[in-house]
Amino acid sequence: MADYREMWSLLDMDLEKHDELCAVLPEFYGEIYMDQKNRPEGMNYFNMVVSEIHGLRVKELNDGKKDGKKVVGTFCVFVPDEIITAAGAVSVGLCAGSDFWHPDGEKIVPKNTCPLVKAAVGAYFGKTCPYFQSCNLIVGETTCDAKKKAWEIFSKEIDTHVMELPQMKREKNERHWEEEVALFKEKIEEVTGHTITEEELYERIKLHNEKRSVLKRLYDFRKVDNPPISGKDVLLITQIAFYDDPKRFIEMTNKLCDELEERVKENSGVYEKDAPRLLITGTPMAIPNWKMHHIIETSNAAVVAEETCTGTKYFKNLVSEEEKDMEGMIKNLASRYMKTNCAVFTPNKNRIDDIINMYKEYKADGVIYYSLPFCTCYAAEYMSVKEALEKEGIPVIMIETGYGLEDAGQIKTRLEAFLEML
Ligand code: BJ8
Repeated sequence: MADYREMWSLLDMDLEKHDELCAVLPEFYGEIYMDQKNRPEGMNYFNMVVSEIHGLRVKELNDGKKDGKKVVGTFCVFVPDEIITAAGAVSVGLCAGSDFWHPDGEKIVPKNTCPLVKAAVGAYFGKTCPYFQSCNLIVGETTCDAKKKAWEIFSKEIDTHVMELPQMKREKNERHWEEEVALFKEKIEEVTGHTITEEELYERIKLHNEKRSVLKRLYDFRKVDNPPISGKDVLLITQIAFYDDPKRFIEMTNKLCDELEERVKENSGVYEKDAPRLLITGTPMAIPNWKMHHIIETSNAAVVAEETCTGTKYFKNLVSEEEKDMEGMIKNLASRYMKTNCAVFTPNKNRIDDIINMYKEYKADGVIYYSLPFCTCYAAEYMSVKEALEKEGIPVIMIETGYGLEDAGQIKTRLEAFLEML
């Protein structure tokens, strides 16, 4: 990797602490990713992105800032990227997936806060993440309690906009969300100093739909009997989608998909024959949280899909391209995003339908209900999901685990017992 110390220092980062992070990541990634058998060539681009994770892309963001481009950090798939990019700003997903950031996070939020929020707070206040340090604005949402309180903490240090996400999906809640999307557009225009035109927004709606479509193309390859790509690799690609340049991401993912198409024709897969196929549902897995996938795929099983925000929730449903006027487009954006079935909603029956449909579509043999500790909404929703899956005769197991590897052996044992039952 090139030397980015000057850039990091200009970003006011804690260089010494950041060096510790940079020292462990390559080995960690190498162990988890580089030993996989028969990996597609197209993964080389994504390997490069990871090796440059705090370098090249951060440099691009900061070069853009010199030309007046703003950087907007987000934490939830409810925040419409289309509006950010239509104003000429760059959107970066800031959820953090390593316990490296927990000690700094625990200085500010209670120890028993969900690992994702604790890591994000630690990454920002410990000054060890160049993405946080590059942001002009961060955007929060009223989803879970941990996040809501985190925005108050962030807002003391950085311009923070909070979108008020309703907790139900009635007609009046839909209208309210439309207003929130319109307010968000105003905020982005204020921060960028740019009034978004109808043409700009329409172009970006098409671009982000294209990004969703390429991800759908990628995930569809996992439905075949002998998947040509591992779940671990697809998870990585989806995590990268949150901060890579959208046009380049579309191009490189399409290129990989062309290769996967050939592999399917040649029946060239990555798993052992008859490896049990698992669907994961639950809380998001922010980069570099690859723990669950790694445990599963080193236990001779395959992860064939994720009903999570770092899975299908990120790209499911396109924004309608029918309307080209501002009001119509805002309505269409709001309506697409409101279709996301997050556990913060009540009731949330559509999520259960999604899980059952995906189980069938991806020809899964069992479901892993994954939850980060202290995530009450996802943990509590397990009861209704379990009941519904059992009615359908779908085997399910809940695994609640954080970012640390101390419980990996125990999880493997439980998983192996589950796999034997399938
Ligand atoms: S749409 S899942 S990205 S809110 S894991 S911080 S819920 S305590 S991340 Fe999420 Fe948006 Fe919903 Fe998706 Fe809270 Fe739970 Fe932590 Fe979570």
